[in-house]
Amino acid sequence: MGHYKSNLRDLEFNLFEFLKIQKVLEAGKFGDLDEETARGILSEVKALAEGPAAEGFADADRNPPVFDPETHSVTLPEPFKKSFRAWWDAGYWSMGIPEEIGGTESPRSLLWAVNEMMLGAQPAAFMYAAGPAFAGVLFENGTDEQKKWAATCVERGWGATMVLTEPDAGSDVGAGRTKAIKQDDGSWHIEGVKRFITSADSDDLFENIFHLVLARPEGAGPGTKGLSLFFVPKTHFDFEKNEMGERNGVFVTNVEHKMGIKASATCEVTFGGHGVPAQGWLVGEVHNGIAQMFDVIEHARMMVGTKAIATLSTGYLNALDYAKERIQGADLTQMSDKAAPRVSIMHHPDVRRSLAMQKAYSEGLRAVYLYTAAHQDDVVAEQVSGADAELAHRINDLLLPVVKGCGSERAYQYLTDSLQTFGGSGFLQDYPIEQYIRDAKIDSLYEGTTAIQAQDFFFRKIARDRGVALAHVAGQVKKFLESDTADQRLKPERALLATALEDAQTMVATLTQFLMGAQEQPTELYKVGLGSVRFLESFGDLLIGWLLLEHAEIALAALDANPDAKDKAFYEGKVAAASFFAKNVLPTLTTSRGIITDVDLDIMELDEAAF
Ligand code: ST9
Ligand code: FAD
Repeated sequence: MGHYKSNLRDLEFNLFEFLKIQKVLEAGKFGDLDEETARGILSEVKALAEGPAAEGFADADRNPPVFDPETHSVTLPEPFKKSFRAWWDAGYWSMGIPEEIGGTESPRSLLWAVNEMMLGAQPAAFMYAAGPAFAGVLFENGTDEQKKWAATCVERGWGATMVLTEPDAGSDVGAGRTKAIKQDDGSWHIEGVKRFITSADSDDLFENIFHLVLARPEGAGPGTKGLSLFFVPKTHFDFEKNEMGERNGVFVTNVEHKMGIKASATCEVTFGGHGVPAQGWLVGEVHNGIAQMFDVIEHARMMVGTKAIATLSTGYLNALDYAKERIQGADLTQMSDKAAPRVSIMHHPDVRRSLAMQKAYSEGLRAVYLYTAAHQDDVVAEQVSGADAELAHRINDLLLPVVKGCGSERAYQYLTDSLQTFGGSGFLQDYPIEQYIRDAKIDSLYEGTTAIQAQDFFFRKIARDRGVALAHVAGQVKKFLESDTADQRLKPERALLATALEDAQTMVATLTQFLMGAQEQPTELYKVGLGSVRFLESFGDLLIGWLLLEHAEIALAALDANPDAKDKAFYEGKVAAASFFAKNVLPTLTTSRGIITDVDLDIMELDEAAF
């Protein structure tokens, strides 16, 4: 048994008992894909993720990629490459990319359930396999000719990168200085140094790599709107003759030494600095780079949040197994009897408290990302929340920073609880948790830090959207609260959810007031900045509390129908997690509401020297 423990039962519960995607499958929207096939895919992926795809996980951490500055190349550890190939050869990368370039249609919720398992087992391998998904973005945004290139990228199995960051342009992508110079033949020469580029070289995994690069055409304006998107292959390719050509002038010039996710090569990439021009082609022949790049970023933010959540889930399940086996101390009720039998640590209230929190966040965050994914398909969204296509798109936009921001912050926070469950052993490399924590820390940093997610959430996804998507989601929570058929056994938890909804709504109203107030007094905006991460996390907790209670209601009905012993335990666990979360987390929203309401500018006015 490898390090990775999946939670297939909970994935199936979400897909078939809560979201009920089988109804959409039966209607034929996704061709021949039916419930049985979907379940078959999930169990195959479970076997792959827990088996061959997870091998090499610790080895690649201890023996990370090696950079050769002479050849500008990266060597990856052999066991990791084997795991990558196990995943790649299974072909799941084809799910969700356009059919025209070799993709297979499937509901996004099923796709992300599949992805969760691989992201928990071997996240770096999943990232190296981004080529087909990035080719999908090239296909959607490219000219007719570039659409054919996209098909070739998939057919020949090329790797891909997203290239935004520079030493002085991280969160502030618009500060990028990499230049694009137009050539007479219509192509462009890219000049500059990019930093922190994932998978920019990958040993012999791929015949070629295509970089999707943001650069500023000479004479273009400042900021993100002056950036354009370029297709820059590592090695030239004659798309007419289907032949590899000369090496292009884009070279990896360093690989970073990192805290975690070491198998994933994080590269400095120099364009046009080695006597060979870095030739690129403008995507879609339009100067709309940041919007096009956001098509990539949206996939990547969903990926990062799901990766974090997947890691928390396997961290929790590893901790749970340990807690059932580790014998230490006597039951608390027998603490004064020194001869009392020793018990497993699972008996100790504090261990149970910690495990319950890990379970509630793992399952609650899974529910959040799958609910989000459900809004990435019009027909599934219509069924799940009654949203039409346009609204579904806005709801997905609203929820992405929650998946990414809350997923990554809570995963890191509660993985330390998973480690704590192991006592001192958790600190050792004998167990995977310390690596999980190091590997998961990146999730709150890349693809936009949590501060950036929180600003995106409030300014763009709520204020600029005029609260439309937010009102729909809040309406769904209300509908649940007001349902005539509500299970009375969850009455106290519903009351807690009702208060949490009111708290979250007050937080939005308060932040909106600050925003309006900024028209008169610009420093009012600092109050939004001071409260935005707290608000994002509170909203995430509200969603988790709500979805867990929706799940609990289904579970109670299933329990009434006398399920078998295994299902009985599963459903009882669903009810318990929902109730625990409602009682232990939802009340904290009232405190957050108070803190946001009373926020002042003291720390903004404080002299730097006083920090
Ligand atoms: C990185 C990569 O960190 C790390 C991991 C790599 C993994 C690679 C593998 C991934 C695999 C994925 C596979 C998935 C598989 C799935 C299969 C499916 C088929 N939404 O607010 P403004 C646009 S990479 C959409 O004025 P500023 C919009 O066009 C580095 N669009 O921003 C807007 O114009 P308008 C990641 C958005 O002040 C324009 O931007 N780096 C959104 O100019 C300007 O907007 C970062 O993420 C949005 N949410 O710039 C940078 N927001 O308003 C983080 C903006 O007219 N920094 N646009 O519509 C930010 O995000 C900043 O807020 C900023 C600010 C750069 C946007
Ligand atoms: P900074 O932007 O300097 O941020 C520093 C701190 O200031 C953070 O806490 C941040 O939240 C805060 N801050 C900054 N601006 C604001 C603001 N306006 N409001 C509030 N707080 C703010 N990039 C790519 O283009 N492609 C990749 O493939 C890629 N892969 C990566 C892989 C790894 C392992 C790493 C570490 C990074 C990767 N990145 C990649 C870059 C990554 O996206 C950036 O590191 C990230 O966007 C943050 O930028 P920064 O590191 O410059 O931090």
